[in-house]
Amino acid sequence: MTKQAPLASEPRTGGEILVGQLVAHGVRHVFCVPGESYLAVLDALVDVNVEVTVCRQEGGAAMMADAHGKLTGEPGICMVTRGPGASNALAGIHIAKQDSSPLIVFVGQIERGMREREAFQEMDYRAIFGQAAKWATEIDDPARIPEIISRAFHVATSGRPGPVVIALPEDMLVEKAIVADAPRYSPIDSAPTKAQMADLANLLANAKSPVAIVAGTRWSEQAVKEFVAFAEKFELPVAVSFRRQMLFPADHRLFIGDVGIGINPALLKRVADADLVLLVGGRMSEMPSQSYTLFDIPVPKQRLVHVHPDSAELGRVYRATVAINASPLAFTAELATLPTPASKPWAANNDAMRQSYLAWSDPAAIKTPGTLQMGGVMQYLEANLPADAIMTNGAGNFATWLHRFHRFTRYGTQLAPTSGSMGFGLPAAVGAKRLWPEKTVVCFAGDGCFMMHGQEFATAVQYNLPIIVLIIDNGMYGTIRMHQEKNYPGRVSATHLQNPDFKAYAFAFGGHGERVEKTEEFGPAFDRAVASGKPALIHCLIDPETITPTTTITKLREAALKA
Ligand SMILES: Cc1ncc(C[n+]2csc(CCOP(=O)(O)OP(=O)(O)O)c2C)c(N)n1
Ligand SMILES: [Mg+2]
Repeated sequence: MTKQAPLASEPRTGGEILVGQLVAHGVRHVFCVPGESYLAVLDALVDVNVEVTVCRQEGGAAMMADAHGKLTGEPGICMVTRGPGASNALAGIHIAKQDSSPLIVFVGQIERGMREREAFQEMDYRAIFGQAAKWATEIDDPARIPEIISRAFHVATSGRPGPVVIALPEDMLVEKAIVADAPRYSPIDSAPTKAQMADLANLLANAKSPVAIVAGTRWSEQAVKEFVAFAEKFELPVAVSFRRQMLFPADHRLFIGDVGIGINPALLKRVADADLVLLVGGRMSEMPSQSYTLFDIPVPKQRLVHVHPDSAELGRVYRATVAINASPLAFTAELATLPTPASKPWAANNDAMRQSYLAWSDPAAIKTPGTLQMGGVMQYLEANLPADAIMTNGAGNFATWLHRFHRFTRYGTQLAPTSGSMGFGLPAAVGAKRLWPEKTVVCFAGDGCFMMHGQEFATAVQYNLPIIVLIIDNGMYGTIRMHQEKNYPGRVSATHLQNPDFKAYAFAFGGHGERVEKTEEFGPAFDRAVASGKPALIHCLIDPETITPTTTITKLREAALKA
């Protein structure tokens, strides 16, 4: 039963004030698992035009909200209950922190008067999330809700975006106050100076083999467009950082691949041999930097222009020749002001690197053991998916198929945790489909990865979200088995998995299921999954020997035993 949401000029409960702020800041979606600790907020949500998605586990809810933040640049909103709910949500909070995505997590809290007694499910949120989140706080006075929520939106989206955790004492949420709503937030930005842009132009004018690496968040479709135009003007080869493929179109002649796990050796050499690196938006952390070996620390031998929205990241690990404190949005907006270069001596070598990328990312060239060839699956998807299909994944060797062989060509088509968090793919797909029901959303999951948040398939069914999930089943935690075979050959420990029949699982939940054991079965199964109009699981059984696109368990073991 809905009633009119109360006006800001009337006495409102803490719950009503809070929901009033969400509306004021433009929130349209909330992802939650309910708890008796924040009933007043749940009640206030009844009267406003906000879509509430009730989830099956708080980690999944936080990941759905994180996906929302990644796709829109606006904070995803998650609500969870105290203690156990907050603990589960940490999985998603960690992703938002490492991935620099805007997220606000509201947590129910015990009554103010019971604090410090270790009351039922009591937690000190400032202490526990103080390091995990960008900011963790608690609201004691309903009259201060507009101030604190306004700050939360700014903290989550400004500088390097990240997660904010806000605890809400239960009795505070039912106390009344008269307080005005805050106006809608607007992220804080800083732009490059004229002198910095002149330095960049000068470095480019004197470079012999420059390369650009695009990374991080605070991009947009427009920012990518502006960066493409800049790359064209300078004939600058562009790579993307680990799991940031959507930041430059893979079908562009200047795109040369991703600097991540399992990097194309030719690309690694190209970046290592560059005399100028333009790093936009990223931190060049452990994965893209090849465990901090790609650039010397603290002073890289390449000249480095580092653009980052958080000044604390500039000079944190790498001393840049020119450090520019700006978001990719603000930086790309200035790129058109750079003068046309007199010469581009590197341009003649660009095609060789592009050809290397094309060969590296050609699934037709890959042959693996067994009757189901993932190369064939990728060929089918590349030929049949719409360009704006959103691709999601968690963590595991299976993700290589997506990241190496899928040609991401549009901004807003990738949800991939740089934090390497298993289980992210399914909730991310649910979050994306809830936001944009008209888009095709495909999740890549391993047999291990899927089961981490597999219960959210019920959420997809509940909200009628026809996502398509590929479960790439090798009967093991394959990534860890790969490391075992390399380091402790033949000594398999805690990596074998006995899996359910995922087709039956899909039908039991009210979705559509398929089982694929041969390459030629995949296309028709995928088409039936789409035609079903239901959330679908495609159980792809691959040969357990197929541990990566290019090697087998046996080969890894033999090589390790010889070493
Ligand atoms: C939440 C979480 N737990 C554990 C790990 C460590 N880990 C990384 S990959 C992996 C195995 C993934 O297995 P699966 O999803 O089946 O993919 P596969 O490697 O077999 O393709 C594990 C356990 C992790 N990254 N995240
Ligand atoms: Mg597996």
